[in-house]
Amino acid sequence: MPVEFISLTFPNASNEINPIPNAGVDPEFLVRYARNLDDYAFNYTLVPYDSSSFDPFTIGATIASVTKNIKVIIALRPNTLYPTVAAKALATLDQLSKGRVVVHFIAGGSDAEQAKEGDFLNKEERYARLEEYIRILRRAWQSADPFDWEGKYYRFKQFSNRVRPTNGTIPVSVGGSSDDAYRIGGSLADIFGLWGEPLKETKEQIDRIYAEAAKAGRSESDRPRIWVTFRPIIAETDELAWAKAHRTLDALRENRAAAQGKAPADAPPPQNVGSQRLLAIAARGEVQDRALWYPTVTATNARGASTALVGAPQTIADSILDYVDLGAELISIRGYDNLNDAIDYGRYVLPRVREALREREATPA
Ligand SMILES: Cc1cc2nc3c(=O)[nH]c(=O)nc-3n(CC(O)[C@H](O)[C@H](O)COP(=O)(O)O)c2cc1C
Repeated sequence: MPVEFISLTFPNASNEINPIPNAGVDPEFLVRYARNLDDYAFNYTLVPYDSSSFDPFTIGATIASVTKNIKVIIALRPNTLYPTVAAKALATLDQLSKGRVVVHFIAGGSDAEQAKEGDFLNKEERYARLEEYIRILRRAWQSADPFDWEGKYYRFKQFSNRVRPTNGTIPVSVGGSSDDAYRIGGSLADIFGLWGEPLKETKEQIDRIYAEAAKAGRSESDRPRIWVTFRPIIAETDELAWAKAHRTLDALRENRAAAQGKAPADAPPPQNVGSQRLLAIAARGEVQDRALWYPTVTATNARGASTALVGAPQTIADSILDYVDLGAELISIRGYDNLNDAIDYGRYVLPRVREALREREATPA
């Protein structure tokens, strides 16, 4: 089974350990970071979306223009762009990059965050709108003829698109852990993104996604490829990695308290199911399975992907292989010291995982 690696894009050197207040785009950093990912053979980089942050399309276009192989995953919230405009913007970038674009859809996990950009639908409706949006984009990419649309959320007449994706279409990814996420992603997505949960819970989520795919009439070969996300903390030995993990945790706690003027415990619980699940698992204990570490989840109130994997490169590689055995094909790893961690993973983790997979293939079962 092919396994591919994803990283996250950062437009400047600011990170959770050493935040740079109000940092703007640092073009030199962005180019250096992107080229390192490409040189160390990461397969994708996710350009995230946040209501207060940089535009993923221009960041993604810059990355594509200075790299050769890495694919750019554009995070997109349907409320921010009319679907026909999004279809052309993604296809334009796909042509510019010679077919290296993926789109990662975000229904929106927080009412308050959505309201900041004028979106007042509830979460159930946001997922219903996402379903319509995905259908429009696919139609726009594939239809040679002008078409009308009469949906619940969108209505237009005679839209005709001359900007076609290089390979016919653009892979669609959906992330989340709610019933609606499983249903929309399972029935429509090419890729389904999950955060790092223990093996048992990850298996349960994969089963839910596959069940939704089957319900939608998709065959085993056509169901979504599974993406799981971790924040590895690596050092030469397991012991050194654990010491580093505790230093990382201290910095996370201090920076969060300084930024918010209050303790993490005071923060309201997140609305999205993915974060709620991470916090519930964190309450059960610090370490799950081989090396999955949860205090980083609690320290950040599960803001985004926050589960760490702690250990020497071999421990991290073995942990990743555990998820490959469950059926994960896309492994997202990003650290806390973003550029240096990406280089460390590229040197010590990616080759180990790939070598183990090559050996497995060479060994008859
Ligand atoms: C791998 C992955 C990446 C994500 N990237 C983003 C992002 O860039 N911006 C964002 O607002 N939400 C992001 N999300 C969150 C959501 O896609 C989703 O809207 C939210 O978690 C709703 O979640 P729920 O279905 O779990 O309740 C991401 C989720 C996953 C699993």
